[in-house]
Amino acid sequence: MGVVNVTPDSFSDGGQWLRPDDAIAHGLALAASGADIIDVGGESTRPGALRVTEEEELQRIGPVVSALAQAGLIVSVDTMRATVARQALQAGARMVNDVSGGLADPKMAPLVAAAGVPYVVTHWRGQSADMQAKASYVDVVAEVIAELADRVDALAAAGIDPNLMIVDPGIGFAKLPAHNWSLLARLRDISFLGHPGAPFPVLVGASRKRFLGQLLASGEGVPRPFADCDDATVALTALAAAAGAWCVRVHSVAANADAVRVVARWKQEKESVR
Ligand code: PMM
Repeated sequence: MGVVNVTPDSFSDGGQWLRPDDAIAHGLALAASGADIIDVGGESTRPGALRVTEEEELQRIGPVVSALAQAGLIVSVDTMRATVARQALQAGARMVNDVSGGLADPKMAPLVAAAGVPYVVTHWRGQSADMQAKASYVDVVAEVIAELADRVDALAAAGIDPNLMIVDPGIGFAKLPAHNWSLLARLRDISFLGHPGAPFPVLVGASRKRFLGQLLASGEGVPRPFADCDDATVALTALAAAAGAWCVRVHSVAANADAVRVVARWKQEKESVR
């Protein structure tokens, strides 16, 4: 999944794709680099970000979703608002990526249920402005699994087919770096959400996030800039794919797509010698 943030203030690429023509060209380029899905968002969710109005969000993403869908790409809309999701689906989007897991807008679950499209359910504890104050866990993996399982149950009760749900541990959403690493190391457990049945597909959104810059900080403790965290993102992509992740959401696609292909071949070999 390649990211097109049509925002002035996203974490690593804010302002780069704010003009519709630039965003559309970027989406097409990401698809040409190997992205199977293009995720278009018009509201930054970086820690501390303030919300944009619904009108602004719609204005940002409308032409981009339409153009990319018309070009034949599978477009996902990254939004917490049911109205925005509805208009994006009408414009040709085929999937809803809601970082609030349906908590931000009570109208989201009925909309997605009626639309019958794949829905990304992300672990989330509150809006970006103060989410890091909620990064408090005794056992982060157990708590994220329990909270995600609750969301999945509530969303299923609201009519969304569980077979269309994709779960996401919400890397960086009310999480400190140590929390992110614990979750990434337990992706397989997260896919089962504590049930013995079939696993859910898992999406991982770790690309260029702050915890990578902190891991790769200089000797003086200066975090590595976002744009220089793409190699670390590729390493995480390979590990996530090897752990069975269904999708990785990344800003720079080509090397991540290569990593996914390497892991697929690696897994094929492992299967054949069993
Ligand atoms: N992260 C961001 C935005 N959307 N969607 C999902 N499903 N998972 C994520 O982790 C996620 C997301 C924020 O990242 P960005 O501002 O760097 O794009």
